[in-house]
Amino acid sequence: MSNGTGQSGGAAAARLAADAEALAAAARAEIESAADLDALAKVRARYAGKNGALKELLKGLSGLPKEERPAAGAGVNRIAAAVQDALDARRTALEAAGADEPDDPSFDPTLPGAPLPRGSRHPVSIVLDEMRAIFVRMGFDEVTGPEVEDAWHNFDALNIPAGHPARERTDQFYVEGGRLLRSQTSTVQVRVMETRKPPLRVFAPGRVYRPETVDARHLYAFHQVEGLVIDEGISLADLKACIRTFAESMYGSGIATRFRPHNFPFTEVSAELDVSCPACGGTPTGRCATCGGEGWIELGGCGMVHPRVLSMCGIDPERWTGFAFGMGVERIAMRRWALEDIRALEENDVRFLSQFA
Ligand code: 2U9
Repeated sequence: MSNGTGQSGGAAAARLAADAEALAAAARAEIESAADLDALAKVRARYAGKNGALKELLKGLSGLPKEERPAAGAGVNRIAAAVQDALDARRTALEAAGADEPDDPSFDPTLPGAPLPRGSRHPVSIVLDEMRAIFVRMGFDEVTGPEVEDAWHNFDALNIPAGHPARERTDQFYVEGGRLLRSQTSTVQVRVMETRKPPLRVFAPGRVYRPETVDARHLYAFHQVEGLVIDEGISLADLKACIRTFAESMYGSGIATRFRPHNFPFTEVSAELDVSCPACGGTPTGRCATCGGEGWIELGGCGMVHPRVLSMCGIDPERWTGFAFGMGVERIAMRRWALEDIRALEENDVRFLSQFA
């Protein structure tokens, strides 16, 4: 019977309320004493689970007079919510204390793990490492230097004076203070000459920057390997022997080298440097994808270090002579794998890169 207050008035309803209170007290005690998440999961199942004690209690509502059910039901629900809150709070506390997740019976620690995809070296790194190994074997020291340079190391010391077209604002990536992203790794050899005494035999691998319009054959950032040898009595014959040894190590002893006269500000004499096509052996039949039917491919440039460069870097050109060379790493990689578009080397598309595993 309703007492008109909205609270359960009948004896059955009062008993239900008392049972609910007792249940909540018991649940709270067990929740508080659950030592880990496993134990808490069991308490949760016993009280708040699908067939738990609270659900059981709700079934008792059907035995109440109809008008008492809503109020009694609300009371049981309130207690169920309080138990739920206590369960959640304990879970948070146990998790914060670093308790383990309850064991997942579907987890089998003896099964082999899912295979991780295996990475591969970048083709530019592969070529760079091969070049490194060859030059180290030939007695060269590897040297590195900053990518942001001053005009002295990038131009003046290399006999590229103020007003030279290579110094135009549109031909370089200038930054604040007249500094720039280096356009060649020769800056590193200049630094070596300034700080070390000859004899010198160094190679400088690294990234260089030039404002090129990017297309299938040009990037605005690419890699070079440059070399520098300075000693007493160094001649053009030493340069040619060095380049031949390098080319034979890189492409095999059947390779031929060719030097075409050229002009660089920092070398005198200067030459562009070709090797016979490693794909068609220099005797192209029809169209060779690697050399385009030329029989030769360009590897880089070289020359005898300009005496003015030596003296600007504090080395006496009367006593010392030297040679230098430069090669583009991406170009070498393109020929190695007959790549048609240099941009593939900087897009980092794993479908391309995974082929080099
Ligand atoms: C010093 C003096 C001279 C380095 C040289 C070249 C010729 C050359 C190009 C090859 C392809 C650049 O990557 S590329 O575009 N390089 O042709 N480089 S001689 O001469 C030096 C270096 C340092 C002190």
